[in-house]
Amino acid sequence: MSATHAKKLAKAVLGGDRRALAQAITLIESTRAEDRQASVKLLEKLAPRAGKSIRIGISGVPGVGKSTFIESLGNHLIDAGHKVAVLAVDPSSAISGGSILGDKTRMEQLSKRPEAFIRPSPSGTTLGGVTRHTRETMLAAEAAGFDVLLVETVGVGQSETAVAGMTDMFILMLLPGGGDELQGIKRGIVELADLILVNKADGDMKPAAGRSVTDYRNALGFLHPRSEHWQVPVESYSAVEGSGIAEIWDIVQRYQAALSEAGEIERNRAQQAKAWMWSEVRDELVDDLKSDPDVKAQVKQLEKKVTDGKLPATVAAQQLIATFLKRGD
Ligand SMILES: Nc1nc2c(ncn2[C@@H]2O[C@H](COP(=O)(O)OP(=O)(O)O)[C@@H](O)[C@H]2O)c(=O)[nH]1
Ligand SMILES: [Mg+2]
Repeated sequence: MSATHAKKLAKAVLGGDRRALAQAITLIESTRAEDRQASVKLLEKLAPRAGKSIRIGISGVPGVGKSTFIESLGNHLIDAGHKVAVLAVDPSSAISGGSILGDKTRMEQLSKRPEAFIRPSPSGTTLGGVTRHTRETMLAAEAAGFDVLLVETVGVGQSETAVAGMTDMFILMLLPGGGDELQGIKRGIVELADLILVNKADGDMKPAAGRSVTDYRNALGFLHPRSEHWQVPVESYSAVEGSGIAEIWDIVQRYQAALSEAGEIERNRAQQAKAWMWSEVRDELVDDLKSDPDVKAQVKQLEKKVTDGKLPATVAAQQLIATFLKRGD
């Protein structure tokens, strides 16, 4: 895509055109070098109009009810006049072929509403690739006027940390019963949470959900709080029944108010932006290095030496960097 085209596209996105937003995201996700340049141009145009949303990460093991929850929260918010974008960070979609497609059946109503925008993870990318694109996609969605961003991520470990690093609030969904180990939820992930929902508090599982709430409330007392201005609530919930969604949104708003007042949302975003800049520098440099012809000529051989244990990784890395830096000499 050319720079002129990118400019036109930016204008359409700023006008709130959803098809233009979808196109913009396709451009953002493109790995072609010329598209990358156009996408930088596009982001430059969009950035001044971004940032005016609340960014919420939603995590939990597959099947806990994230998509069901997003369906009811999204509809509730749209009824209240918001515009809601749902993005997925799912590195496993590279294998499964995009889980949010299946999720769309759980977000049936939401996906049909013009005030909603649902975007799956690009498949065939690593976690790094997904998160890189997700940050940019968030920016584009904000510029298009979406004021609530919901980022769904699977509970597999690293992706929560990545999502917590690009959102204002992190909601962790858990199943009733089972201890942390059973759910594959590490203590570090519980520590990231700003709100814990024990989902599926209905039918037979209701009593177990109540016990889990007590357990987690107790456990939280021993964890390091993420913010001194916020005590992490633990609530039971039933995404299927969907009642009480207004109360959940209330908690989100109280969180936003408490942290905004303390200047913490802004501080967090500033930190996140700085970290993003450096991760962008790393990614770009590595991409550049990998496409260097002299580096390319050496890579296979060096990789083999490293995998065979004949050369320490550090030494090989230094050689590649030295080759890269000598280009044009
Ligand atoms: N009983 C019950 N089932 C639920 C609830 N929320 C989701 N489910 C079911 O759990 C399954 C997985 O839900 P889904 O939203 O796709 O989970 P995700 O993988 O976390 O996105 C679906 O069959 C849902 O209908 C709930 O609150 N109660
Ligand atoms: Mg889902």
